[in-house]
Amino acid sequence: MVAQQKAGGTVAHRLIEEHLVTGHMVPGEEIGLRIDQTLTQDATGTLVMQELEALGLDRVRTEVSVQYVDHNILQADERNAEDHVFLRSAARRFGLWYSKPGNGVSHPTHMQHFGVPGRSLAGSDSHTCAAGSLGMLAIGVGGLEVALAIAGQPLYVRMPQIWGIRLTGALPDWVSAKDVILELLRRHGVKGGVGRALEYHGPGLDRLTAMDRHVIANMGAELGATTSVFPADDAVRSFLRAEDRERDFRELTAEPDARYDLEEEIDLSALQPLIAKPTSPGNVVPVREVAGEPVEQAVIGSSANPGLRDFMVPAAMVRGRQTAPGVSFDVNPTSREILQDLTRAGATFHLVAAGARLHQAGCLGCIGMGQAPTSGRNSLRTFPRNFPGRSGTEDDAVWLCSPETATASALTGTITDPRDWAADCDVPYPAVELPERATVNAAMLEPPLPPDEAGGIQLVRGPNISALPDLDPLPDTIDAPVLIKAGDDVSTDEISPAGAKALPYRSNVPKLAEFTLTRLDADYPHRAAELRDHGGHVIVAGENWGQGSSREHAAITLRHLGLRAVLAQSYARIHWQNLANFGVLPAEFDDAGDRDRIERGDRLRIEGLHRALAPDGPSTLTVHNTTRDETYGLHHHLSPRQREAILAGGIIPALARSAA
Ligand code: MIC
Repeated sequence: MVAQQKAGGTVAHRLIEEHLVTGHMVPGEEIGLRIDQTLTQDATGTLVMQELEALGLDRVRTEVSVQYVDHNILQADERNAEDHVFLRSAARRFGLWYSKPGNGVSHPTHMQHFGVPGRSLAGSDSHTCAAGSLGMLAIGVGGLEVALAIAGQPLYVRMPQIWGIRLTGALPDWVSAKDVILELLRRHGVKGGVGRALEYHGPGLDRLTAMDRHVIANMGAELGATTSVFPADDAVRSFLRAEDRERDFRELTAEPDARYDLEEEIDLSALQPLIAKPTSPGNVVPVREVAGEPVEQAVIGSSANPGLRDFMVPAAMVRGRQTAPGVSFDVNPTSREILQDLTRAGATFHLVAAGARLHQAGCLGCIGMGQAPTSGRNSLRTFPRNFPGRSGTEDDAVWLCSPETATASALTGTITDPRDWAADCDVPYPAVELPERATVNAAMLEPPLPPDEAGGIQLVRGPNISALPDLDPLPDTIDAPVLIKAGDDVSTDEISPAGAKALPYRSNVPKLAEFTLTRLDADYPHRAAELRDHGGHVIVAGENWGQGSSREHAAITLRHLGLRAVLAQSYARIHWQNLANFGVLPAEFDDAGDRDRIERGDRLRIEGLHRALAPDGPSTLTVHNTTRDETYGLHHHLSPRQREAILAGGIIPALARSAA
């Protein structure tokens, strides 16, 4: 990777410039961005809708805001269904579009119906960045920030470094878009994109369709990147034409003398099938290195491999064959439109005939809402994440790979490089022609109600929907024990688990809190609750604390259980912001070694918080370990806006305070 100076003129710069409302485009500085579109999904949206209520919003201020129902669509009891009803009533009340359950995963569905090159999009889902595939400025953030964007407020992020990724060559047969992003994860790991926006350019783009680009942009989230951006070129025009929306096309490319902050090159012709081993998207190796391992489940689909070709290629591979005995081959279609197109092309028949288990269009197994695998047995998935337990099975063994690798492995029953399967079976790489026109069908999208009708709508709140927690201001001194001492790269899936048991409580904070951090310490919720009214507690962590999802539940449930500060070596972008939004201080060690000197149960005393968080405060703090009589230095890099929020107990009390 080569560092350059005076970056500018890139697609990302142009998008940011067009949407900049506050701050300077200097990497690391907080900037405020005008947001044109928002997306919320059900698992994060129930809180967003309550936040809109708390903000006193009458009607959305964006060009387009869409509430999707895609995550919690298994209805094992009344809870998820009641959330759907609540969300629909809120969409009608506040003027959002409502995408019914079964219509599809937010990211590809948004791309199909609403994505417009040059527009900005904020979404309460970390994979919102997938819309960068259309030349959008698309950023995944916590729900409260989306609520504020819906209310017409700027979205605040730190200006990323623009990381130019030049693609050359063309993908060989049996290697596809997923292998491109896995290659970046192989090179840079799960922290490699932190503080950066990835911008893809170069001649290698020519043969990547908009949906291939979606696959690559989507998992920029796994690198920790702020966003991923592609130019809006002919591939985007063809995509919009197929969606009957060519009128929305606007060409957006980098200027001829564009300069990136950082540069890297990937020769697509040199790539091979790759796979991420359990339990991190960063554990990437060539498929051939692990070939022969037994496989019990293979799942294709999800927002991380949503394109029609991602199902058509597997359908061609399994045509006239049977998946191996003992293997469950699951198909997780991503949108109703894709399911229609697949069915029109006859591909659904070949998949089902070969033994595929066809699920409804939605996220489902991607977050353990069904399709949980057997303990310790290998499950290959085209999904974006394989953090421990995320599949719904505590000691799972989930691998991430391309549809080609997943399908070849489903056919053989062992992890198989699709090139080797093709050579053994003498199968040519299936040539998939995308239809000129998709079977566009917007009937499961309910448009916003006109303002005069919307005003009279009441929110329909089921008994499982709890009120937002009351948040008290930050005291000047924290004197509290360390309840958790964690290592590096702890994901929000470990902080606030997904899975079919926990997810139905996404709109019930006290109940969801009972699952908090139980993967690290089964007794944590109980121990924390006991201390909640006695000064709370502190968490100590390593690097990249809170990687992964945008779920603000990971911050709110911690706060509900009395957490006042996290002391870590570094943070993942969205979770760091979520902690501040809900009044938890995210501090960093001056000396990384100090983390090792602290043990679980030690009592820490941090004084002078009000001064350190004042707008012109010093940004440094000292923590006294009263159990060991040691002192460590801490710092934070919170903006004045975030400091004010933490002092008030969170953004909502801070807004209430300034309104008063
Ligand atoms: C994920 O992929 O982790 C999720 C589930 O889509 C989350 C959102 C959530 O937790 O509801 C995300 O990526 O933000």
